[in-house]
Amino acid sequence: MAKWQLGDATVTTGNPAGKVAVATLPEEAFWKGALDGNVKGSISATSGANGVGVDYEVSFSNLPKEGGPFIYHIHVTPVPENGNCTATQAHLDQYIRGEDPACDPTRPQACQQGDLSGKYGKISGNTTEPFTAKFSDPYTSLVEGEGAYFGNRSFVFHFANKTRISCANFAVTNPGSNGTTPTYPSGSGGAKTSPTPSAYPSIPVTGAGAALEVLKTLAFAPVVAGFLAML
Ligand SMILES: [Cu+2]
Repeated sequence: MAKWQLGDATVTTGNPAGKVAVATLPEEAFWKGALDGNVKGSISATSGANGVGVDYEVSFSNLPKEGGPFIYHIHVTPVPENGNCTATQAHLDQYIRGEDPACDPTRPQACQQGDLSGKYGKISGNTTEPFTAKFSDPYTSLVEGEGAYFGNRSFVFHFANKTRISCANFAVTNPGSNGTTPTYPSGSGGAKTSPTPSAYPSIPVTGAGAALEVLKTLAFAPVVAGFLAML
């Protein structure tokens, strides 16, 4: 199959504000060689500013002592129930660019979309842990149904020689659904939250000292509420 068959990757747009996809490596490694426990870490991704591209935050620790630099990619299919990382198939590569030649980070649009470490940096074997990175990738998508969408896919963490160490599925949190932090209108005069009495911790009253603490707390509470209202 010809390389770069479908040209450079295009920039994704319309990524839903507040949509988040997170994939966290499991307790057990897929690779059965000698490890002092599995690599720990996750990839967290959210829609880019104005819906353009996707912003990533990655963190990895407990890296193997040998076999770096380590690489990680978005793979096409999810990890099955049995945890088999081989079943995730190849990298997200909507444009059928293929593996060779290696991704040139100065031309990320010409890399496989899923080749995150190729585009934004491999993980050196002697890196200070945790290894963390933040980057914006214009070529992946959080718009369900698009080829560049990865919310229903997985990522694989590899040794430098591409051996698969561990893998995890992305799980998507849509804006406003359970589990997200509710957002409030910004700017002054908006519907700011004001703590209600029920929001204060209840204090067990066990004696005179405790009763005094309750009084102090009650006296202090309106001050806190007033302060919060000014934020
Ligand atoms: Cu991979």
